[in-house]
Formats: sequence, C-alpha cells, structure tokens
Amino acid sequence: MRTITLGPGQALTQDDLQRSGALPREIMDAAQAIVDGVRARGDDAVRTYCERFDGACPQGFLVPDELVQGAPGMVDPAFLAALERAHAQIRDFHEREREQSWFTTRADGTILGVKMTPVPSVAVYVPGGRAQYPSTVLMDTVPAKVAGVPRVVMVTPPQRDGSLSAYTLAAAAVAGVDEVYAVGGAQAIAAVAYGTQSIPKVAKIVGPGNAYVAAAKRYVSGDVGIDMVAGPSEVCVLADGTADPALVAADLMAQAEHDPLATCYLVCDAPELVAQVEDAIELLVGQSPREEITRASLAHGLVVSTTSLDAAVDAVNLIAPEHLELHCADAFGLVGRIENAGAIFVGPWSSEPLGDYVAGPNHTLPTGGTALFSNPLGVYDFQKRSSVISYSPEGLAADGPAVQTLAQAEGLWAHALSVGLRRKLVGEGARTF
Ligand code: HSO
Ligand code: ZN
Repeated sequence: MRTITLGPGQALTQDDLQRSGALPREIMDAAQAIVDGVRARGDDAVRTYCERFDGACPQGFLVPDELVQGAPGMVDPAFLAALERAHAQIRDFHEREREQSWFTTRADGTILGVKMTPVPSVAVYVPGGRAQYPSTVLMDTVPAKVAGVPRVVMVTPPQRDGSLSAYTLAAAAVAGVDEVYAVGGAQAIAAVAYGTQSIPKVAKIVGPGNAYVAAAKRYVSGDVGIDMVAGPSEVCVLADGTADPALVAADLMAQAEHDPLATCYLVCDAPELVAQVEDAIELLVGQSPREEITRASLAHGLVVSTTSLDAAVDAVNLIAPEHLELHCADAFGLVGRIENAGAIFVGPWSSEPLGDYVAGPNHTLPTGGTALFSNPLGVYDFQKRSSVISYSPEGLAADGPAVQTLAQAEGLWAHALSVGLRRKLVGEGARTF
C-alpha cells in the first residue's frame, strides 16, 4: 500500500487520491456501438454480441420459469437457509424505507399532497462469469419488490456452457424475480433499455456490472432510468491504537479480494498499528485462494497516517468511501462526524461482510467518492412521487389574486385568464367544478 503521512495541520487532497472516475473513451465507444447495434437490429444483434463476448448464446434468452422455481431445490440446504435468512432481514430493513402517499388540508379546504407510485418495470443486472453474486440478486430485487414494482426482470450473462448458476437462479426465486433472461454485457443493457423481439423494454435498470455495462448504462440513461454508474468496490478503515490489527487486515483483504481494481484505505492516527496491520496482511494473504487479486488490489491501496483523530476524520470525509469501518475506542461517538460514506460499520463486531450478505441494509452503494452526493440503493429508487393539488372555491378565491399578479409580471395573459375566469365563477356562486 502507498503511504501518505500528514503532519500536524496538513490535510489530504483529492490529488493525493489519484482517483479517476471517468470511463475510458474506448470503452464508452465500444459500448455505444453495441447499444446502437441492438437498438437497430434487436435479437439478431444481441445474439451476435453474446457469441462474440460470452462464447455461447442460449437458444432463447428467457429462462423457463420451471428452471428458476426449481433452483432452490437444486442447491445445498445450508446455502438456501442462509439465502432465506438474508432475504428476510433485507426485506425487514427495506420495509422501513417505503414512503407512503400523504395529504394535508388547509383551513380553506384545499388539499395538497404527494401520491406514491412504483416504477412500472425494472431490470436487475447481475454480473456473471468469474463472480457469482446471488447476494446482489437479493439486494437489487428486494427494494423493487418492497416498492411494489409489478414487473422485475433479471438479466445475467450465461456461463461458457450457456447455463446459469443454480445459486443465482435460487436467489432469483427467493427474491421473487418475475422473469430471468440469460444475457449479459452492454447488449443486455441495450435490450432492456429499448426492447427486442424477445426481451422486454423496462422503465429502469439497476445493478452493478463491468466497465462495458457501466458505459452502456451511462449511454442509455435518460431514455430509461438507471440507479448509479458503479465503479470498483472500496473500503476505508478508520483505526486508532485500540484496533485489532488482525481484524483490520482481514477486513481490508475482504474488499481487496473482489477485484484487482478494488481500493482499500487505512486511515490511522497510530503509526505502530499501521505496521502491525501490514504484518498481519503478509501473514494471511498467502493463505487466500484469491491471493493474486488481493495483492494486486492492495498494491494500489492507500494508508493515510495522521497525528490526530480529527485529521483522520477529515481524511475519511474527503475519501467519501463506499464502505467505512470504524475501529476506534469511541466508535459510535464518531458517527455524527462522518458526512460522506455509503455505509458505516461501527465497532469491532460490525464486519463489512455482514453488510454484504445479511444485516439488511443494501450492499449496492455509491463508489468512487460519489457518497458525497448519492445514496445506497433503496426503495426510494423504485418509487415515484406525483404532487397532488386540489383547490376548494375558497382557496381559489384566496390565492387567485396573487397568481394574476405574478402572471401579469411574467407577461402570461392566459395564466391570469385561467384564474380570473374561476374567480368570477366563485364570486357569482356558480359551481361548475
Ligand atoms: N462488497 C461488495 C458486495 C458483495 N460482497 C457481494 C460479497 N458479495 C460491494 O459492496
Ligand atoms: Zn464484498
């Protein structure tokens, strides 16, 4: 890991992070060409790209429902029980996020409010290939289901033999996915954004994917809703001298093993702990079957060494990590000072993998510093608000003059007329509405 040592009064800067969220031009161009191809030629183009990139293309993209519903019976019972535990806890947490319609009345009888409506259809993108993430199926589907989305489809790339993983299908069945399509990559994003002969168009696409998937999501955004353009995963551990070096080492490695591009940060006001963590990593990493990925990721990780806890907190807020772990004496006391983080894991028992799988909060989180302005995936991503405005005659009489004055100032004659006509009707006691 690279180390930056901040002296007293020194602060971390964005330049120190050497972080570039931009998707490379070649990847944007390639993704655009794929999306345009699918938009123009539908299933034929999807098939061509599947064969080119996945090396296999199923006969039909729709996975038969019997196969999906049968998947829980094909997996090991302990896996199924864990999946069901995770599902119940994720659903319980997300139930609390559901926003209700609300209405308020004014003394003059006017009613104002917000009507909530679920997004009509959603596609959940689930990565395949090297990484099989049934947990992501749950995390991306449950909030949509809790919001009441009537049609949730899942798209995921087939394995080399054209099949889908039984774990992924079992998770789709447990989460209540309505249709599964064995198609991945930018071509899958294009298919659900614009529709093809056999794959339906949806209103919103969510879920993580590789750089081509991210580029395609960015390109189709606007024609269809998207959740976020996710980058490689990150963890930041904020530790003081009381932290357990082995736990910190394990937690950094848990993120590093996802992806050579994943980024690990250790922010610490106790230099002796940094050395102990590095020793612990060296001891453990050789035992990992994912040693190569873990080492590649840790190699570009960053240690920020500070002389005070206040400086460490400032550094964390600048990093705005996807996941933050607080390994400090008064960990909960620090929570109020953390402004930018996708998820905050507090104290030594709150290992980040608990949040990846079973705690309940969503694991699809803002990456690359976007925790500065965005949220974990949630039920609110699948609910739309419509404002509701219902005037009584008394309310119209009270507000009408102000509308006419403002409309005249803006030179909008018919705006003033629209209210003026009604004022007349109300004044004359006529009830035409
Ligand atoms: N840490 C990943 C999520 C995940 N971990 C899925 C294991 N499976 C990004 O939040
Ligand atoms: Zn993880």
